[in-house]
Amino acid sequence: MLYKQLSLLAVALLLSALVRAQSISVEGEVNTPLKLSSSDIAAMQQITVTATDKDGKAHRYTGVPLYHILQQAGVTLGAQLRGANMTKYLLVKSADGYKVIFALPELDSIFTDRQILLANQVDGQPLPAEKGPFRIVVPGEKKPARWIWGVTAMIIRSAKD
Ligand SMILES: Nc1nc2c(c(=O)[nH]1)N[C@H]1C(S)=C(S)[C@@H](COP(=O)(O)O)O[C@H]1N2
Ligand SMILES: [Mo]
Repeated sequence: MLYKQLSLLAVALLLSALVRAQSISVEGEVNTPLKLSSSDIAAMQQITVTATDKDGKAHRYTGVPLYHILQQAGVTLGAQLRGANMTKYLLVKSADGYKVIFALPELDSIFTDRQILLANQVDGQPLPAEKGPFRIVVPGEKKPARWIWGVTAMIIRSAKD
């Protein structure tokens, strides 16, 4: 029946729109929670770093420094990163359930020159579909276990002893 075919088509279109509209949430102990779409991220300042992948090959990765994203969310960085704020960390989650953490000083330009990226390009091309659309890249890290792909959320928490 035509009606049934049309409604199936409508459902298929809706599902494909939802898949494309995936965004990254920035939440937890932040001043301004964010929901970043791909176009929000594309509008931020991009940088390119050289980093060595699991096969030992150097590649050029392009994306946004995590520092800039956390600044936009009003995370306690810079002069505010002292005292009790020193126990805060960033938890990054993926669609496949994988999770990694970074201590805030690892992400703060006052503490380090290393720029950890939310990358969406490698060697000038979009990341391969199974490793994208956004992947954390940690230059200088000898084992890429924190290079989490399929990033869905970035959450600021405090370690409780
Ligand atoms: N989402 C997600 N990211 C992930 C992983 C994972 O299981 N899920 N594995 C990590 C580990 S342990 C390694 S060593 C690298 C491997 O990256 P590669 O497959 O591009 O070599 O990805 C990291 N990123
Ligand atoms: Mo790994």
